[in-house]
Amino acid sequence: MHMFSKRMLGGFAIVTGHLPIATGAAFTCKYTNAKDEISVCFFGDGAVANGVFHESLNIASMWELPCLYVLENNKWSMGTPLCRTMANYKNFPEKVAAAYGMEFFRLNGMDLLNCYAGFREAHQHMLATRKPILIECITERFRGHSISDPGLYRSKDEVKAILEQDPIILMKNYCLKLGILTEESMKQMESECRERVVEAVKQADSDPWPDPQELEKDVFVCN
Ligand SMILES: Cc1ncc(C[n+]2csc(CCOP(=O)(O)OP(=O)(O)O)c2C)c(N)n1
Repeated sequence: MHMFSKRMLGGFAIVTGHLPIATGAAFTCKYTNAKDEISVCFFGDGAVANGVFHESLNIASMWELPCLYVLENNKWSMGTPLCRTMANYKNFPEKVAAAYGMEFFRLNGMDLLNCYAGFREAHQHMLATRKPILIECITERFRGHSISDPGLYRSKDEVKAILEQDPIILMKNYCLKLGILTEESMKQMESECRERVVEAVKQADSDPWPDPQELEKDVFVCN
C-alpha cells in the first residue's frame, strides 16, 4: 500500500481511491498520444459496489481511455462475502462491463498460465483498439484481510483446501515435472530473492529522510 514510483502510482487505503487516478493515467496516455502505453489498475471485489468504480468505467469507456481494470475477486471484502455487498452478484462484473460497452475477460487467478495468456491477449487488444477492458481474476485469499483479521468466518478445512491450490507451488511442481527447474535451482532462486529483499530493506532503513520542503513539491493546490 505504501509503495510508489514513477510508473507505479501507489496503493490507497480508501477502497477505489485509486481508480480515478488510473483512469487519469489512461487519459494521459491518450492526451500525449503514447500509443504503446496503457494504464493498469488492480482492485478487490470490495470495490465493485462503490460508485467510483462505475464512474471510472463509464468515463473510460465513453472517452476511449486505455485503462486495464483488473478485479481480483477473492469473494470476500474483509469478512463480508460478495453476496452480502452486491445485488445480483453472480457474473456481476461481466454484466457491468457489458453495461458500459467494454470488453470483458474472466481468468483463473489461481492459474499462472491462464493469467499470462489472458493478460497478453487483453494487452494486445488494447494496443490495437486503445479502449478499456475489465478483467476479472477469480482467486482465493490465503489469510484474513489483514493481521488484525483472524478469519473466523472460514473453517480450517476450507482454508486448507485453498492453500493446496497455491498457484506458486502448483507452478513450481509443474516446472519440476517438465524438468525446466530443479529443486536446487529453485532453492538458488529463493535465496537470491531473499537477498534482494534484505538488501532493499537495508537500503530503505539507511536512506536519509526526505526534506520536509518536498511535501509541497508538485502539489498544485494547497490550503
Ligand atoms: C471507501 C472505503 N470504505 C470502506 C473502507 C474499509 N475497508 C477497508 S478494506 C475493505 C474491504 C476491501 O475489500 P477487497 O478490496 O475485496 O479486499 P480484501 O478484503 O479481499 O483484501 C473495506 C470495506 C475503506 N478502506 N474505504
